[in-house]
Amino acid sequence: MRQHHRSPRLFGSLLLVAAAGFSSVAAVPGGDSTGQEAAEAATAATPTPLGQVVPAPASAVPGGSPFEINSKTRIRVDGSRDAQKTGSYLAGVLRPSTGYPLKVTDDGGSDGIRLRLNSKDASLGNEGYRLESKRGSLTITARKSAGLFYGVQTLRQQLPAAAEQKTVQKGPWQVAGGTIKDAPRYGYRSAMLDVSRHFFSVDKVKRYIDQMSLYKVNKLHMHLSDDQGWRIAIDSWPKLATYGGSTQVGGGKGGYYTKAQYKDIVQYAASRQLEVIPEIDMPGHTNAALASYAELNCNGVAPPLYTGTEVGFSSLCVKKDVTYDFVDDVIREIAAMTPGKYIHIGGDEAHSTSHEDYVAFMDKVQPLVAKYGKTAIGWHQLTGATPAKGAIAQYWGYDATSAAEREQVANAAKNGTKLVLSPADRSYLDMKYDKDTPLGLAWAGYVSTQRSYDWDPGTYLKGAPADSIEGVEAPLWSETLSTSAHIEYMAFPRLPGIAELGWSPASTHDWNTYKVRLAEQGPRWDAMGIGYYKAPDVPWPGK
Ligand code: TNX
Repeated sequence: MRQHHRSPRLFGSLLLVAAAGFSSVAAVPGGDSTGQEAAEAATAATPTPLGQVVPAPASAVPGGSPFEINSKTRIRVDGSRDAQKTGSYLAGVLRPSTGYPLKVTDDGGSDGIRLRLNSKDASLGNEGYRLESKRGSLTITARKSAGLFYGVQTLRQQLPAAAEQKTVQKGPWQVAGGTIKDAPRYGYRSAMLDVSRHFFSVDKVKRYIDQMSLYKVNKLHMHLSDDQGWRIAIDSWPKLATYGGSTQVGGGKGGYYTKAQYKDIVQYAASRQLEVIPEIDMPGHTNAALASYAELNCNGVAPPLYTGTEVGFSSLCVKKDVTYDFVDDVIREIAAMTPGKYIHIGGDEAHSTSHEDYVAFMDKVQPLVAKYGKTAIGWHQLTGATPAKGAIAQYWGYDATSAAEREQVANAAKNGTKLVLSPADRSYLDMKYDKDTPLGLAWAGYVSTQRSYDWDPGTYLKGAPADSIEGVEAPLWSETLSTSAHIEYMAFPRLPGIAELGWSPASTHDWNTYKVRLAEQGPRWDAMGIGYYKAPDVPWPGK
């Protein structure tokens, strides 16, 4: 898909041509409106310029007449189950706002919205799609279901924001004419939710999954255990959840996912093309486990549950055999609920584990991940031990991270360890935007919307080969966050920027054009009920 990159300037002028062309063909409802009403209707009816979406597509060539959804429009799917499902999903989004029946059918026909999995274009890969919009039909083709789903996300953003409302709105429902061809820069585009510091119910997790999937995020990393809470039922060690999960930061009642609930999250994520990456943080960040089972402690004494926010005081007992029985059981049970490839084993801030013990621990635990058929991911401290072949290190350093530490990570990358980048002063969604942000932390500094977007994963970590970068993640730590409103205020508008860094070609990277596309998401979030932060560096419509 690289051959479709074009310069942002060319892209911009194509969009202008598109916008100018369409205002003249915009439908004017009724016959006898005044000139001013007609002008307003024409403005309202001007479709979003083709390609004016987040993340920016690899290529968009506007041209021709717009496509319009009307009361007779069908969603025509090919015979495949994946296309059926994606068609029903799209109908579910558009029926409430348009009020149209939008029947999903596989009875052939070349008009309406067409979802097809028959693309022969190998350059689309597993996640790419082609969207062709013209008078009478809008066709999305892909090779795999993820591509169809992403094409549908693009289609949503090409429609007026009112399409996202839950009650019937006035059209017209036009999509600018032309062709988008799109595929991601990176295959690893992740968002993390810390459900340990504060517990989030299944419904809240699903709500966030829906939101991240709007921006083609394809991994949900769940931070399932930490000092303050163990959030997943493990049959062979039941007190982890029932006792270790019984509180949270500040002393609330906490909670945990039963296996059925966890599987429900995994399945829901899969329906939005997200792979769940479970994290059990070890050997540090383990007070909830240590409190649940005395034998996991070197001194055999269980500490009390912990509801504060300090880090670095807990460690599994590296020298005891029972520790590895415990880790084996936990990884086995979690692997059995994980269709995805990865298990995250944490490994950060093990300040009360000696270096020697840390290395020994990782040498024993990484093979357990492999034993259950999974690939290990660790926070980048793993590069200070011996990363297993194929393991991924997740870099969470920031501007103040020492040159030596960066070099250690870059050297591991040169030696074949792949990297996921989540620099704390760029992609940590729990960092305050500025000094007035009521939620969040500031240990890595303030992270404005522009700052979180304005970096290049390909060149960010000096010395790390570009092809060692698997992708990016936006972590959301929850020491200060306990509701969906909190999540949304911190994630929006920054999460879409990290998603764009993961998806869009580097050639589209430009804050000045990005902020305009981002601003257009505001009315969509309003329609969806997402309570975002009206960041002052973004030109929100009507501001
Ligand atoms: C650092 S990032 C941590 C977390 C905290 C977070 C708060 C990482 C691997 N460790 O334990 O929650 O900062 O921003």
